[in-house]
Parts: sequence; structure tokens; C-alpha cells
Amino acid sequence: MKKRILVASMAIVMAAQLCACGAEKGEDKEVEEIRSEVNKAEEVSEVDKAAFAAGIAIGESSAEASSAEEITDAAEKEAEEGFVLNNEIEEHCPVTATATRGDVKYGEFSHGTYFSETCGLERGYSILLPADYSKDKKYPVLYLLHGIFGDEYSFSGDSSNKIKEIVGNMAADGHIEETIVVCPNMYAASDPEQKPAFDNEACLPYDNFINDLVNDLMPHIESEYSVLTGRENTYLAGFSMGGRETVFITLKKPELFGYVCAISAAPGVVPTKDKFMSHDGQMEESEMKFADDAIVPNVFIICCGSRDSVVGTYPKSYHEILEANGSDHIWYEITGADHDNNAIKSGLYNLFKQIAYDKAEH
Ligand code: FER
Repeated sequence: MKKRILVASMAIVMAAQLCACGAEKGEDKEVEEIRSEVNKAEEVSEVDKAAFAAGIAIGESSAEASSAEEITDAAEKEAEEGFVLNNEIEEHCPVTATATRGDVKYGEFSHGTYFSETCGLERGYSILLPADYSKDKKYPVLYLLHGIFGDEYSFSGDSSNKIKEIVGNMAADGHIEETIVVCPNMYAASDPEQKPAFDNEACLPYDNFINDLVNDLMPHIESEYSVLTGRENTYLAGFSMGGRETVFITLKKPELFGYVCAISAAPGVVPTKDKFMSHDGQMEESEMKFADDAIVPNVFIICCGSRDSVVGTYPKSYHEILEANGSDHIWYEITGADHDNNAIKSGLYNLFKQIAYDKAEH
């Protein structure tokens, strides 16, 4: 498993190299060899694709990927201190937040569909409703966006991200309101045959998700479920490719989301070239900011594992650009975490902690 993932990852890098050198040298033998490696990788790439999407560590088994000791020690220490309602970031999601408790009823994921005018297609989403969901109550909603190659099952199909436990425990303890979590399919393509890949054209449907979310999915959720509406009750978070779209959507539609967290955001918001591909960019660096008169989120977190082997320091660069452009946000690193669920758990926990603090009377 470890080796297969490594081979596939290497082949993805080679695929990028292939694009770069193919243009210069033409179809010589070396290129053919690389191409055949890439094809081989495609056979095993389903494993790799699922890993990208769900936040399972890429390149090594997840137990080894993050620095486990560093993370467990810190999470236990933070748990010992108990939940303190303040606006301080806790780098590691405490173990008490992810524990399965006998005294807490957790929600379950189910699946729904909606018609997307944006794509001209019926599209799916997973939804986590609180255990005692009732039409007599109204709930805030978190829209949670998956990574590249993912779909609406990426989060719901991976119990290691502890989403149910984090939301359930924090609500049961009265820190946050019971909250609905919606996990869309972020690949908003009109052609059902189009597939994601590491090239600009294949990534356009991800950049189109903003339209599907705002014009189709949010109205659907607001009409089908008993939800509180408005920016104070509408949260946005995403991992990796989902983190990149979270940053983009937040900058474009800041008035819609009161609380936001971009976890391990992928490159491509601004033009750049990384080991996977050359990115055209969704905007120029000078444009990467909130409009002067914008209503901005109450909380906008950007975070990333200190050992992220996939997106590296791109999230930090987003923080630096936003800071240089005068756009408010919180930036932090999760010491020891890779491109994985340790980062996801931390981001979600801290988003809810900030929500708890911001909504409390203090
Ligand atoms: C890239 C590097 C990482 C990229 C996407 C990713 C589209 C996404 C990774 C993930 O979602 O896990 O260059 O380009």
C-alpha cells in the first residue's frame, strides 16, 4: 500500500515533468518511458485519488506521515486543560473533542440530490444532520469542501476525520449550536464525462463550484431543511483543493459566510508552478483581498500542517499575500501534521471554537 501510493505520487510528478519536457524534446524514448510509468500509475491511482480527496496522508501510511508523538502529546495536554472559551487557537484538536462518548448521540450522514442550473445536471451531496434533527428547530449550516479527485462521499466515507464526533461533542457540551454539515461534490462540470486532473482546464469545474454553491445548492438546502440562514449561520470550510476554493469563494462572496476555515489550501488561487502543474491562477496577487467596502467574515482561518508533503508552504503564502493586502484572517500551523486528517481535525475544531467564542456573550 505504502509503495503503491508512493509510485503513483511519483508518477504524478513525472506526468508534470512529461508536460514540461514533452514540449521541448518531442516524443523521444525517454518521454515514452515516463509515459508508460504514468499509465502504470493510473492503474493504482484510485487509491491515491481517494487519499487526496479525504485527507488521508499521501506518500506514507497516515500513522507515519504526521509526527504522531508530537500530535498525540499536544492533543492530550490540551484535553487535560479542558475546554476554555477563549479565542486562542489550539494547534491540535484535543482528544476529548474526537472521543466517542456514551452520553452523546451523534448524527448520521445521508445522501441527497439537487438540480444544478449551473451544470444542467442532477448533483449529489452528503449531509450530516444532528441526531435529534427536528423541523421544530433551525440549525446553522457548514458547507465542507473535499480535496482533488474527491466527491460528496470523501468526508462521509472516512470516519478518521471525526467530523461527527467534533460537531456532536461540541454541541452536546453547549459550546456550539447543533449544526448541519453539508458535503457537496465540488466538481461542478456540465459534462458528466469530464474528469479532474492536474491541468488548468480540468480544474475549471472546481472554480465553477462557487456558482453551483451560491445559486443551486444553498437555495436547495435552505428550502429542504430546517436551517438558519444569513452569514452568521452559514459556515464554509474546505481541505486542500476544497481549501483553495474556500479561499476563492470567501474573497468573492464574503458577505455570505460568517465563519470560514481553509485547511491545507492547494495552490492556484494566484499564478504559480508547483511539482504537479503550472497554475494560471484565479486572480493576481494584487487582487487577492476583500473588496474595500466588503462585509467580511467574522472569522477567516487559514491553516496547514507544518509537514505538509503535498501543498507545502502555499497556505502560508496565501496568509502572506492577504496580510500584505490588508485582509484580516487568522493564520496558524499545525506542528507535526502532514496533508491529512490531523490538519482537518485541527481546522474544524478551531473553526467551531472560534464560532463558540464569537457567538458567546463576552
Ligand atoms: C496542486 C497541488 C495539490 C493542485 C491541487 C492539489 C490543482 C490538491 C491536493 C488535494 O486536494 O489534496 O498543484 O493543483
